[in-house]
Amino acid sequence: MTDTVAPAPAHAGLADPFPVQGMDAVVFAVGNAKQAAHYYATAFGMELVAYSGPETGNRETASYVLVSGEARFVFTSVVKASTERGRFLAGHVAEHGDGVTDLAIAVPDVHKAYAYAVSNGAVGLAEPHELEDEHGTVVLAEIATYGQTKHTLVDRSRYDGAYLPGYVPCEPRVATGPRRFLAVDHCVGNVELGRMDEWVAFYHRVMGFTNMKEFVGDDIATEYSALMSKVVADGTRKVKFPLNEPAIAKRKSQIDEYLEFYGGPGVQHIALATDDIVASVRAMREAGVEFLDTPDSYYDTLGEWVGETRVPVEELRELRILADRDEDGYLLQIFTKPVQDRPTVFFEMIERHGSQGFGKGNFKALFEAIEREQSRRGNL
Ligand code: TYF
Ligand code: FE
Repeated sequence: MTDTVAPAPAHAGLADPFPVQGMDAVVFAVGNAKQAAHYYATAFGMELVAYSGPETGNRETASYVLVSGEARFVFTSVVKASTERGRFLAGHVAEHGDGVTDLAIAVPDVHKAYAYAVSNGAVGLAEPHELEDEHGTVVLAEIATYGQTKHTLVDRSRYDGAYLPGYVPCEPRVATGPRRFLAVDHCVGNVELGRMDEWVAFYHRVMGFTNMKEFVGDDIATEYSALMSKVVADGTRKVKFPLNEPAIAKRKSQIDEYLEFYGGPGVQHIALATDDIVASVRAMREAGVEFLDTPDSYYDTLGEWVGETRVPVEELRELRILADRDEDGYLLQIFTKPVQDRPTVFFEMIERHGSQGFGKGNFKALFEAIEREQSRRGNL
């Protein structure tokens, strides 16, 4: 782990050329959105708020919108594969399995953001357009990013409906229990070997994002992690996108495993911010969510270097929660196993106390835990 000097952005000293307000939504294409919605309600404590499907006049797809605090997830699946949307989604699920199609970003001015991105080389997938119903107007545009993933740019400041025109509000169908997270903390992408710096440059150029200092370089990659990682974020650090690529090592990288089973680059994990990771993890474990295990030896020495944390080490040990400290404070984090049959997308729960890092003190323990799972799957 080395500190890096963030390259001066092209707009240094000028106003942010691509202001963002935060994540608008994480959109998943899945094989069965009805059942996915049930899992995220019961296991992740999310609240179902909107729906679009045959009953609302949508003959092609079914979409369920769930929220937890500021975080919004949308799960979409095919209803009729012989329609245009249906064909695209069916192909996406066949190729990638359940996965993220869209990291939608809230921006104050979609026209300006889209024009800036496209004039800096982004591939436009949908020009700025308005959707309207009795609740107001939403402005949307879409640009492509790694693999088949896209960024929809969203301005819903003149809209007070449940999600988007075409969706109806709905009553939660199952009890969700206590809230388990408050917001999306960061969204991580896996890209091909040797392409990480191109994607870092893409976010610099197209969105004016800059590097955060934490990264995994060659030093760690060859030692144990078999991956390289850099983090880009908007000026306010509300939207944070780490990017991983496999490193050449003796064994198959966890990133290679992802790329092989996802069928190319895509979203690897979504980190969810909580203010009570102990309650979150207890409730999620009780509902059947599987987390990575951490050896007891990790907890035997944890107290010596991490110092005082809100949660006693013995409780961290019981729940297999990791802790890390840097000059700004500390964080508590834990990672789920992949949440579908393919060894692809997983989640992180994170409770921050000052630290704005990503848990670099845990990379060794974490990557070893991931590799144990990889080995159990016969992919190491
Ligand atoms: O987002 C991060 O950077 C941390 C650490 O395959 C991490 O959560 C990095 C790579 C990876 C799993 C976790
Ligand atoms: Fe993370």
